[in-house]
Amino acid sequence: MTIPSPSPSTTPSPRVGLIMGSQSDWETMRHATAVLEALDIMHEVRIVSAHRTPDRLASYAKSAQARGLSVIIAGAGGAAHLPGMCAAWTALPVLGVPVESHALKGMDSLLSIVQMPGGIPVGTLAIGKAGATNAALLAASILALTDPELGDRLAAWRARQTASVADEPTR
Ligand code: RP5
Repeated sequence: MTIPSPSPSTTPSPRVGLIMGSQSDWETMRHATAVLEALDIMHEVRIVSAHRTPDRLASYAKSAQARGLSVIIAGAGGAAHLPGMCAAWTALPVLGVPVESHALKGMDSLLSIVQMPGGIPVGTLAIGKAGATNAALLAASILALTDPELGDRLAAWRARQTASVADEPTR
């Protein structure tokens, strides 16, 4: 008996691509994956460096939309050209996360990512963990525009966050 393979249209594929310039960025970018997992959003995680693996970046970004991705989150530090170069290769929304650098505490990363010349946008988040967390939440909001069930999960996530805030500080 032959078992039919699932048709490509019914095979779930990642909706968010999470890329980072280096293994050293993982400590920051893992906070994005934690949120994507909490919201049950299929995603993929890759190391893609704009300057060390430029061909990998080009093929990743150019194929992203055809592979079913809807949003790309790109984290990088220092002269952080990864989000901007990624956005140059794809029309998908690219959310940039400035990773905190040793030398300049992430100000270099932030300014590299946020100061895109007009014409190729990168949605830039905060430096570090907050930025990674919010990039995933923003990706969820974008996807929820066409996915009401995800919208419900996102609303529940936010309600839990609200409920977790005490009325008074512990003294
Ligand atoms: C960037 O250089 C990476 O995004 C990383 O934040 C920074 C340092 O990379 P490593 O020297 O730690 O590999 O490309």
